[in-house]
Amino acid sequence: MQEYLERIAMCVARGKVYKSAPYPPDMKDQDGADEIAADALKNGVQPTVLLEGCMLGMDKIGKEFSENRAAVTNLVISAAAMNAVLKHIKPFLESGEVKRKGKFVIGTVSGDLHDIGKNLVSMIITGGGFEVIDLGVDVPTSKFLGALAQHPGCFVGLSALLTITMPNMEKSVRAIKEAYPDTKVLVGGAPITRDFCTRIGADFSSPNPHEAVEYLNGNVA
Ligand code: B1M
Repeated sequence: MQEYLERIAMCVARGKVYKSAPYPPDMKDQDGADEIAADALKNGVQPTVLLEGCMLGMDKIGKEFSENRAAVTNLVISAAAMNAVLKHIKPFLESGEVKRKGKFVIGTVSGDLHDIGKNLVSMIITGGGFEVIDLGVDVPTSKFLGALAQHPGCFVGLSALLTITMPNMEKSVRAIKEAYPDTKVLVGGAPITRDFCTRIGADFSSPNPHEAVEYLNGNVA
């Protein structure tokens, strides 16, 4: 059991997706996250163990990224390895057999079509054990409010990459806080600062997704 957990964590942290993947070179011809997850489930390992392995792996690469010891490309490839595991445990997640820590609704704000960072954040938060409801890009306030009505008690994340869409982020955050004052709202994206976050009434902002997971973990009901 422990062995599978450690192997999954290592594949996710190093970005070893499947056996024939050439990256990372020192793990050439070794099983990747895909094969190890399949083998683990065949041998009766609980899906939660695999999910825990993903979390440990994403935690490691997330920390390295926040300390500038890993690049965005490392995050992307780690997320690919994590997705290879999630593909195997998806049926268990959907059946409710595996408990998630909470729900996280995310979207890029109205007028903004950038989604690379948002998708990365979504993957890392999924790897952190949360169910992510991704509303996509160019999300109007009404869609955020609709998602909140559908998923009571969820966390909400808004992403913006353009200075001209920052006012739309503010409008959405204020509307969310007015309708659902207890909702924890996270904001992010290259132009978003802690100061802006506070000014618009959001709860948390961070330039890297790893800190967002830490914030969510610290605020689970
Ligand atoms: Co655009 N673009 N773009 N663009 N684009 C920028 C953002 C820009 C800085 C480029 C520049 O001029 N140097 C500039 C914005 C300037 C400004 O407003 N100050 C810009 C512009 C002007 C535009 C257009 C207006 C260009 C035009 O048409 N004239 C246009 C706008 C379209 C629109 O949105 N309405 C436009 C279009 C595009 C493309 C479609 C071509 C493409 C987007 C493709 C896509 O996303 N599917 C694109 C791209 C790729 C970029 C750059 C090159 C890269 C953005 C990116 O994906 N970065 C960007 C310049 C740059 O950053 N070098 C640029 C990688 C990504 C991993 O980082 O999104 O910051 P990022 O996410 C990070 C963190 O910010 C954080 O976590 C991630 C990982 O660290 N994070 C969160 C993000 N969201 C978070 C949420 C959280 C927490 C953390 O909690 C909820």
